[in-house]
Amino acid sequence: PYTPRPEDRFSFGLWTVGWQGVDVFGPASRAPLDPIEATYRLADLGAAAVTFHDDDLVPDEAEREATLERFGKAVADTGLAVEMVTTNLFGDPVFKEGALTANDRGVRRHALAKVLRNIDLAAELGAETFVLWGGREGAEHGAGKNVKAALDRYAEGLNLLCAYVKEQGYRMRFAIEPKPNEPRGDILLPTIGHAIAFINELEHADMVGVNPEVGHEEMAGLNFAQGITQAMWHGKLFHVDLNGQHGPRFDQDLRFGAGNLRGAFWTVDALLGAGTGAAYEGFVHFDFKPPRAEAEDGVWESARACMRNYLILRKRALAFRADPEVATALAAAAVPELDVPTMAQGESLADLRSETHDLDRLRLRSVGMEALDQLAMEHLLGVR
Ligand code: 3MF
Ligand code: MG
Ligand code: MG
Ligand code: MG
Repeated sequence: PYTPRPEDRFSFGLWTVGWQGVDVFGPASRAPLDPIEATYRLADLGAAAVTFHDDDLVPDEAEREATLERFGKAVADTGLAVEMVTTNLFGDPVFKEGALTANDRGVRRHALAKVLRNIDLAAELGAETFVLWGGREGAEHGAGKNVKAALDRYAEGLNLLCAYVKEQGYRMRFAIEPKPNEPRGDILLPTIGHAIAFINELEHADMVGVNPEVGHEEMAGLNFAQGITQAMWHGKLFHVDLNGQHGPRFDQDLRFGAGNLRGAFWTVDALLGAGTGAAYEGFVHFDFKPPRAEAEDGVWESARACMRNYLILRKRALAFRADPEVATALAAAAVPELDVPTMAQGESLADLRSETHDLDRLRLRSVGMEALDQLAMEHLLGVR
């Protein structure tokens, strides 16, 4: 029952399994992995799609044609989709002070050109989502970055990219990936909320949504399930990066389910539509890093486990929602009552203001949250 099927729509970034373990304190602990081999391997494990940064797939420009040909064959052989493409605007030191929001205008123009080129490749491969993670868009200092001007330039960049996609007639939407910090001390558009507010100022706001990542929100101490539910409420959850994180600390990129397990349970519940009544219909995309301590066997074990944990949690979340005792506990906690508008149709504020409430009863009322949450816990722990 926990074997991935194509209809589960699992997707992996080629940079995830391809991460060699380079970190701030040490060099690579694993040999390079050929992205095309990784594609075949992910298909064997049960993935339905892959995603990549331009530089993951084509690290060597001289080999571009040959690599794309081999990749095209891998995709055709395996039937995998290329559902999302993204541009690396953070690795090359040219982007050390920002890409689309660098103070240096030449860097901004180079960054835009790099994205445009990759959009053409994305369209050619049939990707319908283009992610933008601005890891270097930010600062460590105060006066060194004019935030207003940086947001103006960020918006200018997005406006140009949207106009280009429309002009080319590509079927493609953009998803901004928020992150609070790392590698920059303070990154622009640090959370889902900041990103959505920014998107609403764009010329083609309908073409731009978010790609939230579990670890990024949790690094800021935020609740991921609530964050993506709000994104869905705005119609902005275009894509998702699932992984694991242990609270506010460095970006861990654990396999999905590791770290905050309860958070993962509510994340799956939210994706299934518990919060908004409408399920997320996009690809279930994993953006994790096999721990640096693992050898190649651990790389594939962690990839397999991302999907397996998702399927286990999906089964648990569905069982929780289908449990008649849970329905009773939800009613006891007055959860369905929140769907009732606070004012009835045609009612006046005078009606509302003249009403009296038994405040002592309300102060002392039972809210039933612990009983409800314990049922969730027991479903999660597999004892119900
Ligand atoms: C960094 C990330 C990125 C983005 C990617 C866009 C390297 O914390 O999460 O992964 O996900 O650049 O998809
Ligand atoms: Mg990340
Ligand atoms: Mg992360
Ligand atoms: Mg990510």
